[in-house]
This record gives sequence, C-alpha cells and structure tokens, in this order.
Amino acid sequence: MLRGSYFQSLNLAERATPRQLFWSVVTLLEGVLWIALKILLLKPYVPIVSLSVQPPLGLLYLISSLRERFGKEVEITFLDLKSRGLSTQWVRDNLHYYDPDVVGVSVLNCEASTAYEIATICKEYNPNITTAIGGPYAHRTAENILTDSKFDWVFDGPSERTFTEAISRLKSGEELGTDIAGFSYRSNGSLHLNFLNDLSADLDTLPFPAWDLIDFELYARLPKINSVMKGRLYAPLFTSRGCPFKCHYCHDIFGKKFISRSAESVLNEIEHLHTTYGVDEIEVVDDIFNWDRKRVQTIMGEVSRRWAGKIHFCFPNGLRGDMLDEATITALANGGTYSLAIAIESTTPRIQKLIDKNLNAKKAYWAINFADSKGIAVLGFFMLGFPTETVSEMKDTIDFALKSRLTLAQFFTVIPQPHTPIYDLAKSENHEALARFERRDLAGLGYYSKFSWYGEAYGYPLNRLVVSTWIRFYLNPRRIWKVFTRTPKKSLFFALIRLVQNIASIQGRIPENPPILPENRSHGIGKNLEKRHNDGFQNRSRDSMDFFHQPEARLRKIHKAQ
Ligand code: B12
Ligand code: SF4
Repeated sequence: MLRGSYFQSLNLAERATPRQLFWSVVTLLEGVLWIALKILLLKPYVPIVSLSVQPPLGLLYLISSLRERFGKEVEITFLDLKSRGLSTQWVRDNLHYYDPDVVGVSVLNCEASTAYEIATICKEYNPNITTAIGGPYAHRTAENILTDSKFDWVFDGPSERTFTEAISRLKSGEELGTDIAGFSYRSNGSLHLNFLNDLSADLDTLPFPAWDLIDFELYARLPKINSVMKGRLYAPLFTSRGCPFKCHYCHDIFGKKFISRSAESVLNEIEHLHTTYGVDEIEVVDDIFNWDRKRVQTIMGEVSRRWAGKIHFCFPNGLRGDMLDEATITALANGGTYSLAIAIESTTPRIQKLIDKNLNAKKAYWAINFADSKGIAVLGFFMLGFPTETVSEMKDTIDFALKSRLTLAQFFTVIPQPHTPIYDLAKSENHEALARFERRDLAGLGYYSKFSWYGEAYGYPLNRLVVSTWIRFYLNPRRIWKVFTRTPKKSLFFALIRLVQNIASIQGRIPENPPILPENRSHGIGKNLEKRHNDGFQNRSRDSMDFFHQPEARLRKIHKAQ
C-alpha cells in the first residue's frame, strides 16, 4: 500500500527550495520502501501552569487505538513535554531525532500559543509534516485554528476513532473527505470543516490507554490534581464521558449525554494497572462518576471485595455533591476512598440559577458531613466572582465553606472560558474588561493571580477576598487537626507549598465598600441582565450549545479561499 497522499502533496513544481525538494524525495522514498508512518504525539509544556501534571489520558487513548488498528504500520513516539519541563526550544533542537511524518499535539486553552509555536517549528523543519491538534482547545475552534496557525488537521471531541480513520486515509492515499466527525482540515487553500463530534456510545470497545508508555514513578513525584497522595504509584482513570448538566462555565467536550464503561471494563483496567504496574492509587477524573449510583455501588463493592486495603481511591473531579446519597458514600468509603472533592461553586440560589448548575447546596452540605463522618477528607471547590455576583453573595458562599466540615477547600476566581455561556455573559456585562483580563491573564491561568475578570469588570480586588478566605478557612484548629490526621503525611509538603503559593498573591486589604459593584445589586441581577434573562438569555445560550449537536448543523463543508 503506497502512501499516495504523499505523492499528491509533493507538487514538486511549487516546491522550489532545495530543503523542500529534499524532504519531498525523502517522503517519496518512505512511501516506496513501505517505511512505517512516524507519528509524534506531544503534550506541551507551559511553564506557568506546571503546578499539576498527570499522564495525558487523551494521548494515551489515541495511542492504544492507533496500535490496535495499525500495529507496526505506524511508529508512535509519545512525549509528555510537561512532565519533563521541555520547552518549544527543546522541540526545535530535537525534532530531527524523531523525524516524524505526523505531529499531533494535545492542547488546553492555556497551551494554545505554545502549541501554535510547535506547529510552526514542525513546518519550518519539514513542510511535509502533517500537523494535527486535538484536546479541549480544539472544541469549536477549528476554523480559527486552521486560519491562524500552521496546524493542518483539527480534531474536535473524542478522537480515538476519528484520528485513526484520518491516519488510515493518509496512509492509503484516500481523499480525506468531510465525513469524519469533528475532523477539519486545510487543503489546497480551502478549509474543510466538520462540526460533528464522535460521541459513539460504546466505550467498552476502546482499548485501555497505552499505560506501558508511562513512567509511574515519575508522575508520582510530580504534583498532581489531587494535591495529596496515599499510595505509592497512581493512575488517573476515566470511566465515563459526558455530563447531562449544563453548567454555564463548564466544557462540553464529551457531549451532554452520560455514557459509561461497564463495571467489568473499569474493574479490568484497575486490575491491569495494579498487577502490571503496581499502581496502588486510582484517581477518578470523570466529570460525573456518580450519575449512575447503581454502577458506582457495583464498582466500589467489587473493589472492596478484591482490593480492600491494597488500592486507595480519590475523586478529585468526578462527583456531583447533591447526588451523593448514604449508600453511594458508604460504597466509596468501603472501597478505599480517602479523599473526594465536591464542587459547590456558589451557595446562592440566584447564582446557582444564573450558572444553570442548580446544585442543591443543602444536600451537598449533608454529603460533606456524611463523607466526613466516614473518615474521608472532603475537598470543597468554590468559585468567586461570577458576572453580576455581589460581595454579599460571595460572603454567603464563604460562610458555607467556613462552617462546613470540609477538610480542604479551594477558592477560585471565575475565569470565563471561551465557548461557554459564562463567557458570553461576562462579555455582555463588560467586554472591555474581559478583553483586558484575557490580555493580562496571558493564557487563562489566573485562578490565583492578582488579576481576575471580576476585578477588571467591577474594580473590586477579588484576589484579596480569596486569599483572606484561604487563611480564614485553614487557620482553624479543628481543621488543622483534620488536615494532619486525614491527609497522607508524605504529600502534606506539596499541599503546603500549594497553599503558600496561593496565599502569596495577597495584595493589601479588602475595602469595606467595593468601588464599582454596589451591594444593592445583591437583591437581583442588574437591570440589563434581568431583562436579558427574561428575554431568554439562558435559552439563547443553550441554543448556541445545541447548535453543535443538531445533525443538520453538524455536517458542514465550507470552502473558503485563504
Ligand atoms: C485531569 C484534568 C486535569 C489534569 C491533567 C490535564 C491533562 N493531562 O491534560 C490537571 C490537574 C493537570 C489539569 C490541570 C488544568 N486543567 Co484540567 N482537566 C482535567 C479533566 C478533569 C480530565 C482530563 C482528561 O483526562 N480527560 C480524558 C481524556 C480522554 O480526554 P481528552 O484529554 O480531552 O482527550 C480526548 C480528546 O480531547 C482528543 N484529544 C486530546 N488530545 C488530542 C491530540 C490530538 C493530536 C488529537 C487528534 C486528539 C486529541 O482525543 C482524546 C480521546 O478522545 C478535564 C475535564 C474533562 N472531562 O476532560 C479538565 C480540563 C481539561 N481542565 C481544564 C483546565 C481549565 C485546567 C487548568 C488550566 C486549570 C488551571 N487554571 O489551573 C489546568 C492547567 C493544565 C495544564 N496544562 O497545566 C479545562 C480545559 C478547558 C479548556 N478548553 O482548555 C477542562 C476541560 C475542565 C473544565 N473546566 O472545563 N487538568
Ligand atoms: S460542572 Fe460538573 S455538573 Fe456541571 S456540567 Fe460540568 S461536569 Fe457537569
């Protein structure tokens, strides 16, 4: 099977420079000699967000799917630049060692500019390299990426099947077409966009992530999403995709329908990780692991039967607080859960409605207390500074945290992420402030920085409120005692470093009266917003999300002269 697309892409007449000619000949020879297609997959390193690292599950899933489909026909190199702190300069200096045909980069919003640089480096090295991008940043941004960067291929949404299909067509010289869900590309000066996402339901058919490529010892030494760690070696586990809730600040990468792996598949992966690599801590990073309570109870029941005391569990991301009932929490505790996180965000009904999270704070409060009584260290997530939120509303949320039996808490400032309704709301509230914040925030990293969208919009120094809350929360003798008795000693050091880093951003004192946002708005949303709300702001936002899920809107091919 000749790699015909390479021949198509030669266009020798157009490639005038000796360097380009050289690479065209190399590519031609590769095709003739049936040399395996060389795919380099990268997770970029952005120094400013190096705080937490985790084996990049997305790339590991892609690799196992590529291996399953192509075997030795592809030669895959996986580099987590983040875990080793390797910059784009390192990529420039070392690309020739890998000499790839395809370079794929997995990207979050905050990694976008680094990823763009990597694509440019690849093209400078060899213009025939196919550059591909995927990950959360690629969600609904294909057109921008293809217009603004040197990426040739963009994959929106889950890509195990779509990336392998595109690679297959590249290998066989077939037309890339426009029928691969979520796959957009540039070719001959035109953009071919496909807004569909591959949300196929059968997750059990996906091979396990390529765990053999992971140095578990290395990741165990790096700070992870759960700031503490009880076991010796850990692995992140993704057991379901999608979340039926529509919180306005959240992503929509895996769709709004909950799809899950069977309990058997999840247990097999835990077994594999434990017996093959000695993993003794599992970190579940689903969006909403407890959507199906029966499934949770089956999995955790079996875990406690097979690995009681041998494997520790933590849930730094995967649980919805008001859906945790007694049976679920008991099953989690019996299965070896030592730490879990509950995202409260705000306790004000108005804000809960505004962000469409509609969390029942009372139920979540009960869940915190019950999990605490089971000896689990409960971490609460709170977001402060939603558009239109008043200081008294934030203080209600803070009071909830202070009074609760939470062992740990994190107080984030709201960062409106593009392509979410909260972003539209922030923009309509004060678009100049949003633009200013985005410039200052560099890459959307500023949960703990002194800049916040809220501060820019309303002139209120939110960071100081956040830091004083951190201090008030942790300077509580009962909590200090709980932190020392419930959190594993060996990782307390990392947790303390994090705390100090966060608190280090303190800037002066909180003014009694915030200069721009008046307290009298606490009784309702601002007049304009109220009107927009009544006019169906939320529905409009929903519509804009639904747009991407309607079949007729999904499949679009746009030829656009560049
Ligand atoms: C675990 C996790 C982390 C971990 C590890 C992240 C990582 N390794 O990428 C840690 C703790 C480090 C982390 C940190 C942050 N995170 Co985080 N995190 C997650 C979480 C909960 C799960 C990620 C995961 O493993 N998903 C499972 C895999 C299978 O999915 P995936 O990576 O998206 O990969 C699939 C596709 O995207 C695609 N794909 C991915 N890469 C590629 C590459 C190519 C070439 C192709 C073709 C396809 C492709 O195919 C994959 C398989 O289907 C997600 C939420 C979520 N549900 O995804 C948030 C999420 C990714 N995080 C988010 C954010 C904002 C952050 C932070 C910036 C927060 C902060 N301010 O500190 C930091 C910074 C990250 C950094 N670079 O340092 C946002 C990203 C929003 C965005 N559009 O960028 C998410 C979506 C949550 C949210 N709030 O909405 N995070
Ligand atoms: S914040 Fe949690 S509950 Fe809300 S949509 Fe996202 S994953 Fe679902």
